Amino acid sequence: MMKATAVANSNIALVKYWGKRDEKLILPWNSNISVALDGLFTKTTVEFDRALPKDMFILGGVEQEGEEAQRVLETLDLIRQMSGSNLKAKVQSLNSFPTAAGLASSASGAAALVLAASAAAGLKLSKKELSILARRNSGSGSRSVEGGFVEWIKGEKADGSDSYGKQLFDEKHWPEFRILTTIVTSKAKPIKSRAGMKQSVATSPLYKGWLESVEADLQAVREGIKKKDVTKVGEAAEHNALKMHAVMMSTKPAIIYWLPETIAVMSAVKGLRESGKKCWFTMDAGPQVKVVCLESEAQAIKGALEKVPGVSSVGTHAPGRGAKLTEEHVF
Ligand code: 2P0
Repeated sequence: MMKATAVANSNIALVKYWGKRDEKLILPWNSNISVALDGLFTKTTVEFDRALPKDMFILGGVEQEGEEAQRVLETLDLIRQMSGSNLKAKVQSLNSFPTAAGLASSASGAAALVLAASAAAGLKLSKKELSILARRNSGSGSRSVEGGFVEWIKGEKADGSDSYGKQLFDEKHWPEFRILTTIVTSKAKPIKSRAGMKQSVATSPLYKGWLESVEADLQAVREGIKKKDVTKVGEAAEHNALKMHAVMMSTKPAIIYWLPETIAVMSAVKGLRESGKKCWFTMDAGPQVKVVCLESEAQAIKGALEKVPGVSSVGTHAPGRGAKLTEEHVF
C-alpha cells in the first residue's frame, strides 16, 4: 500500500518553546510541556505514486507553494531516504479549525504528515522516531505524536537523536482538565514564530533569564499534572506565558502579539479568578488567549468570556489522544 491517512491533534504548551539552539535540525534551548487538544486536528493523506512528476501539497483544497510546500517536501525527502524510495507524493490535508482563526496548525500538521507519509512508504516507526521526524518539520509537532500531556525533552546531542516528545501522562490520566480557546475578531499582523524566536535569541536581554528560570516552571507543571492540581499547573503556565511574552516584547525589533482584546480577555480571566473560579490564561505567537480550567467550571467560564467585547467564539477542549492512522482518506 502506497497510500495512508493520519489524524493528529494540535497541542498547547503549558511551558513554552521559544528559541532554537540548532536552526537546521530544530533543536530547542529549553524543554517544554504541552497538552493535546481534543477536537483541534489535522487529517492528512499521503500517496506515493509512480505517475507523479513532482510532490504536491494541498491544504484545505488549495495547492500550496513556496515555504509551506517546501517544508512538506523536505519531510518527504527524509522519509524517502529512510525507505530507499524515490517516488513523488501527493499530500492533502484538512484542518478541523479555520487556519485564519489563529490557532496553531503547524503541530498537528507535522504529526499527521509524518505518520501518514511513513505508513504510506511502508515504514513502521516508533513514537520516538515519528516525534523526531515531526520535530524536523515544526518544533511543536514533536509534541503532537503522543496524546495527553507531553514533554519535548530538549536533549543534549548535536544530532538531535535525544530531542523528542515524550508522554508524561496519557489523555485518560486527567480527563477533567480543560483548555478554552477564545477567538478574537481583530486580525493581527504577526511575525511568524520561526523568525520571531530567532530574533529573540539574538537580541532579547531577557533570554538568559528565560532559560535560567524555565526548570522551575517545568517542575511545577510536571508535578501539578501528576497530582492533578489545576492551581499549580495554571499558575505556572500563566507565569511562563507572560515570561515568554516579556522576551518577545524585549526583542529588537519588538514582537508584540497582543491586541486590546487579548488584554481584555486576560483581565476577564483574572476577574473570574478573584471571584473564586479556578482559571489561568496562556497565549502563544498570536492574539488569542487560551484558558486552563477544569470541566466542572468550564461552562461558566466560557459563558463569561463570550461576553467580553471582541471575543467571537470560545472553544472547549479536553486532553486529546495521540496521532492515529485511519482508513478514511482525504482523497
Ligand atoms: C509553543 N510556539 O511552545 C510555542 C509558544 C509559539 C509560542 O511552538 O520553527 O511553529 O516550526 O519549530 O513549532 C510555535 O513554533 O516553530 C511554537 P518551528 P513552531 O507552542
